[in-house]
Amino acid sequence: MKVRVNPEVEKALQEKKPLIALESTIISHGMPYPQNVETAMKVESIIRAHGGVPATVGLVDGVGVVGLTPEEIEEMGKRGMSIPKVSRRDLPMILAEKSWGATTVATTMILASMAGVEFFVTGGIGGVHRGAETTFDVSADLEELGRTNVTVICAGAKAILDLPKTLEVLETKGVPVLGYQTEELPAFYTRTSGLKVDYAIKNAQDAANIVKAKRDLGLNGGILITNPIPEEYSMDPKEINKVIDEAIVEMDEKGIKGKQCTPFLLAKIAEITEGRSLAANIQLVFNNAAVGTEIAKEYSKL
Ligand code: PSU
Ligand code: MN
Repeated sequence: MKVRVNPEVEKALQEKKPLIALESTIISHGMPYPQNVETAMKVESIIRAHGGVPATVGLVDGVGVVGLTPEEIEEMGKRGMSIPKVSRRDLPMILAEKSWGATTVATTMILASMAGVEFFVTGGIGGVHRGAETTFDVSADLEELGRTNVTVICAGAKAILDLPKTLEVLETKGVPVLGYQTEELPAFYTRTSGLKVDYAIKNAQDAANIVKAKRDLGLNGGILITNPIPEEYSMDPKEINKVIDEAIVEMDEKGIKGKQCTPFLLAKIAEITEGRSLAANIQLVFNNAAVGTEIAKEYSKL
């Protein structure tokens, strides 16, 4: 195998147990230390409590790893932004240099599919950035969803992105966008966006049936399952949108571009909201881990 798989993951693959991939950029670039490591470890324990096997994905000394050890997760979190954020285009250089790397949604999908892991839980995906009509800044996550056979469970995409354009690109790439018990695309910190998903699913079984149908047809590409943040942790849309606008103005003033955008905005939003956005972010990932594992469990019965 081209990737390193830990013994627990190997056993789960053989026994066809529900496996859930997790990304490492959310640890190194998405949250501050030590909350990032605490969250990563808690997410793994939630997956186990629901009867699944977690596999946090990352690059260690130039090797793609599906199932980082707790020590490796700690290292990802501690080194934080000094670890390179690795998307599809960065992979060859990281492998050649034999360095560490944090995997984005795109790269986590690539390594998970190499290991044979179908499901991947995260917070939010990358998408079409606001102003993309001039900057062309469209996350490689969308391209990957169009071609790699992994189902991604997330809380939608943040309003730091242009959500209508993000849905358009997903449609072009042939990615089904499902809403877990909702008709509306959730916007990460909030349950609503004013936009519709392609299909509302009632339960985990519905989701598993759709994944199975796509795989049985041999239709390549991902499936996006969007799961709204629980009501009690959701933020006021007016407030959060104002904060996001403020953070984007500062990003533009500072001339921050490309792969630095998302980490900068996440940190800025957490700063302005005095940690409330971070608390919401952590809770929605926990919720996605529970729902994602239930879906993987249903799928493993099919
Ligand atoms: N959204 C979040 N937290 C994150 C990211 C997105 O709420 O940590 C990360 C993910 O790893 C995602 C990446 O794949 O940012 C997208 O970055 P870019 O737009 O540069 O492709
Ligand atoms: Mn980009």
